[in-house]
Amino acid sequence: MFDKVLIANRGEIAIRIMRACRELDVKSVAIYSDADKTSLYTNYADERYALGNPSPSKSYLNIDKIMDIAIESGAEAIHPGYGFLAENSELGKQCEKNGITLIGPSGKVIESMGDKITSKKLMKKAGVPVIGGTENGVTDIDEAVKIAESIGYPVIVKASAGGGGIGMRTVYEEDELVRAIESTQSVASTNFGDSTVFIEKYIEKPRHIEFQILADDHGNTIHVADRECSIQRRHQKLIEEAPSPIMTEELREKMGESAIKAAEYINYTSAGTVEFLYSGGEYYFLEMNTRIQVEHPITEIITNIDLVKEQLKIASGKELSYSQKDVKVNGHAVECRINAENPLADFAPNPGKITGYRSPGGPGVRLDSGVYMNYSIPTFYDSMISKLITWGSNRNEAIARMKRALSEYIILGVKTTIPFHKAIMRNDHFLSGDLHTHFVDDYRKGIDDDIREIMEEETERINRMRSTFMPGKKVAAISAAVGSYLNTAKNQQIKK
Ligand code: MV4
Repeated sequence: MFDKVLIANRGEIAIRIMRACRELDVKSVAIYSDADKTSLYTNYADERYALGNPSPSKSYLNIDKIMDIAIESGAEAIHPGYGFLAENSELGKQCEKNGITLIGPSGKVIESMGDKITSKKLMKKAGVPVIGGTENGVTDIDEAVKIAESIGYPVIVKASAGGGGIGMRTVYEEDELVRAIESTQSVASTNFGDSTVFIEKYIEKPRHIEFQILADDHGNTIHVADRECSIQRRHQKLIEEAPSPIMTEELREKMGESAIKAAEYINYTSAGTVEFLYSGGEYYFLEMNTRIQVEHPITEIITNIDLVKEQLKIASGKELSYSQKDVKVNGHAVECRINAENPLADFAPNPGKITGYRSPGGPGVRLDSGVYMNYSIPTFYDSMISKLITWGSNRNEAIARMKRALSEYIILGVKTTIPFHKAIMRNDHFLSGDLHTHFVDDYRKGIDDDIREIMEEETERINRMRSTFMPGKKVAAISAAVGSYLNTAKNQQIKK
C-alpha cells in the first residue's frame, strides 16, 4: 500500500478519500485554493499545500501545479475524485512521466469512453446492447435523413465528444433534422472542439440505471450492483437510490453481466460505472464513467464494500478483496444531494455563510459533508454541501428514515435543497417507484406547491432552532423563512 496519497480535489469527496486513506494508514495530502484555506478537508488532511488563485483553471485544474506539489510532498499516488481532473487523460500522462500512480483507469480507457461514437462501437463489439442509430459521425445530410427515417422519429442528435447534457437535440420530424444536426455540430465545435455528431433513436422518459464496476490488474472484474439515478434536473442528479425499485435478481444478473462484459472488453481497471437507459423492459448502454461517482455511498451501504478503499488497493497492485459471489445486496439506500440552492428559484445557487448547523444522525443515517458551523461556502465551485444517505431493510424504511433525517437536518444562513427533498419523500409518484428521467420536470408544479406547504409547516420549529443557535438575534416572524425563499423566486421570475 502507498505511504502517502495526494487528493486532487476539494469538499466532501476529498474528505471521503482521506477517510479511506486514514483507515488504510496512508498519509493524505490536501491541495487548497485561497478559497479553501478554512475548508474542512484542508484541515482534515495530514498535510496541505496552497494552490493560490481560487479560479478552477488556476487551482484544481492546474496539472503542472498539482504535479509539482505531488513531487514536493513525496506522494506516491494521486486520487482525482470526481469532476475537476477525474477523466482527464493528460493528468495520467503527467503522472506516468513522474513515476506517480494515478488512482483510476488507464488514460487510453478514459479517452475511448470519452468519445461516444468510439465507446458505442466498442460496446456493440463487446455484445452489450446499444441504442440503434448511425454507426459513425454524420457527414452527409441526405444519408442522415434516410437513416433517421429508417430508425423512426423521434431521434436524437448527439455530439460524439458531448457530456453533461451539452450537445444533444431531440428531433420529432424530418423538417427539424437538418437544423438540429447543424446546431448540434456548432455547439459541439464550440464546447468540445470536435463537431462530430451521430443520430440514434430517442427513448422517451427512460430510467437511468447504472452498474458499479470494480476491476483489478489481475484480470478480476465484478459488478457491485445497481443504482437508480432518474431523479435529476438539467443533468444534475438530485436523488439516487440502490437498488433500482424495478430491479429483480434475474435483471441484475443480466445487466450486471453486460456491465462486466463492457469493462472486460476494454481491459478496465479501478472503480467505474456503466450507465444504461432502461425502458419497456429493455436496456441499452449509454456511457461509461471512468471515475468514482458522487453517488457511490449508496452502493457501499447496501453491499458493505468500501469502494474508495478498493480503488486504493487496486491502484497499489493488490487483488480485489471480493469475488462476484461475495457481492450481496442488503436492504435499500437513498441519497439526497444537499445543495446550497433555492429550489423555488429554479435551483439558483445560494452560497454564503452557514450560521446554524445541526447534522442528522440515528439509525441508518450516513452524512458525507464538507461543511461546518460558521463555514462560508465559496462561490467558485459547485454548490453541493453534503450528501445525506439513509439505509433501510427495504425501500419504505429507507425513505421513512430519509424523511426523518431531513427533518433533523438544520442548515441556517443559506437556502438549500432540503425542502425539495422533503417534498419528493412524500410524493406519491416517487413513493410508488415509478421514476424516469423527466420526473422532476413533469411533476414540477406539484413539487413546488408541496415545498411551499412544507416550509410553512416547518417554519415554527426551524425558528425555534434558530433562536437556539443565534440566541442574541430576534426570532424572525413565522413566515419570514418561507417569504425569503418566495421573494427570491419572484425576483427570478422578474429577471426572466
Ligand atoms: C438519450 C436519451 C434518450 N434517448 N439518448 C442525457 C445525457 C447524455 N449523457 C445522454 N442523455 C440522454 N440520452 C437516447 N437515445 C435521454 C437522455 C437523457 C438523460 C439520460 C440520463 C439521465 C438523465 C437524462 C435526462 C434527459 C435526457
